[in-house]
Amino acid sequence: MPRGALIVLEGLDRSGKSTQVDRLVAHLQASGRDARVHKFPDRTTSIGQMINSYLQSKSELDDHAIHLLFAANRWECAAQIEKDLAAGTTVVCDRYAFSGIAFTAAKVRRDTRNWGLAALQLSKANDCAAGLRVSRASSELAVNWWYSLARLTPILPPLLSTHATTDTSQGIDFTYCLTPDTGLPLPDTTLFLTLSPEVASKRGAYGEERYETLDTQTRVREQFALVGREMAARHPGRWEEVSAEGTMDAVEAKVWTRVQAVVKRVEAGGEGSELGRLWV
Ligand code: 2DT
Ligand code: MG
Repeated sequence: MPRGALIVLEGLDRSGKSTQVDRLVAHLQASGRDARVHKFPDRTTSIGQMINSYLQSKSELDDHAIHLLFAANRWECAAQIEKDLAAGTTVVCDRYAFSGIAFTAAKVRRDTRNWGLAALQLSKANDCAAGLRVSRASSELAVNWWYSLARLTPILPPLLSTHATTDTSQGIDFTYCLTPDTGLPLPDTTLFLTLSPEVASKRGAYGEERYETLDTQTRVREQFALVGREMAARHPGRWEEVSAEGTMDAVEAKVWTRVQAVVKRVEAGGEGSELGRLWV
């Protein structure tokens, strides 16, 4: 019996992924195939509950820690996915390791260098103020000016931090982001549903969860482009962009056409049809 195919749908929030996953499974079943959905994150496991609480801002976690939990959440499902594939079931994943990379790599950190510089300048100002108070060598005007600046000191850091958040340096290295998923079952194809973040945001208000802002989605979109490039280099032919701008029916037709071709290729067996390993 041929193995089942591993199909992944990826995309930004509001790209219509979950709808398309449901419609794809309906097509697969109507064509006489067994199909099963895995939604990531899988919030039903104990790791998934930690992720859920983080996404709902009920808990805070270090960026590395949550990244590894998302990967662990895939690893705890990997054996079941492989079992299903071996039994001939087509497995459709709603997000996979690629969301893991894109969402973490899109995180920004506050620019600590600016903070350091600001702190240095402020401490110098304080020193001067103290020095002037003691020596009374300068004019009253200069003394007053330094005193005013020194008294502003406590409110300056929050003001500076507003500027610091616009820094676009990456919080976590891209290679670090993809490493924990190395060795997971390699999808036979990943369809990346493309939709501009602006159009996505007009499809209805974003929910309450972390990451559901236009700013974050725009940065995630940029990282997904890098993921696509990485896939082209490491696993050519397994990453396809599908425009999600049209109607649900139009997108559904495009997705089904592509998936059918892949499923048939896997079912035919032959060279290159065995299950691969991600990034290996
Ligand atoms: P949903 O909106 O699809 O429930 O996703 N995410 C997801 C990550 O940051 N890393 C991951 O590995 C995965 C699978 C994307 C919830 C959010 O979790 C993000 C959106
Ligand atoms: Mg969401």
